[in-house]
Amino acid sequence: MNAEELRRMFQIFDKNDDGHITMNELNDSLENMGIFIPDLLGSLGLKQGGNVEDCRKMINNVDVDGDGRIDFMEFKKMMMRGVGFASFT
Ligand SMILES: [Ca+2]
Ligand SMILES: [Ca+2]
Repeated sequence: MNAEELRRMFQIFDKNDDGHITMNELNDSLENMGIFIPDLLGSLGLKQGGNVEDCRKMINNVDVDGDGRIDFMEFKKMMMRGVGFASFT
């Protein structure tokens, strides 16, 4: 996955386009994605439909600056870990 693809993916998650993915945005996006690519959620350690607690854990895992949201750098890190993303492009 190249930088442009990452950016595009980030924009899918960042619904209000403010440069941060919040827990609610993550939760919504994962729900939508689970419909099309259920394997993706498994690769990130989530169940289909996810839940708020899962999203919180996911954010905590990559939230370097501890503001409870995911910025682009943190998102990149998360994607590097999510092996299933290869099949998404
Ligand atoms: Ca946002
Ligand atoms: Ca952060």
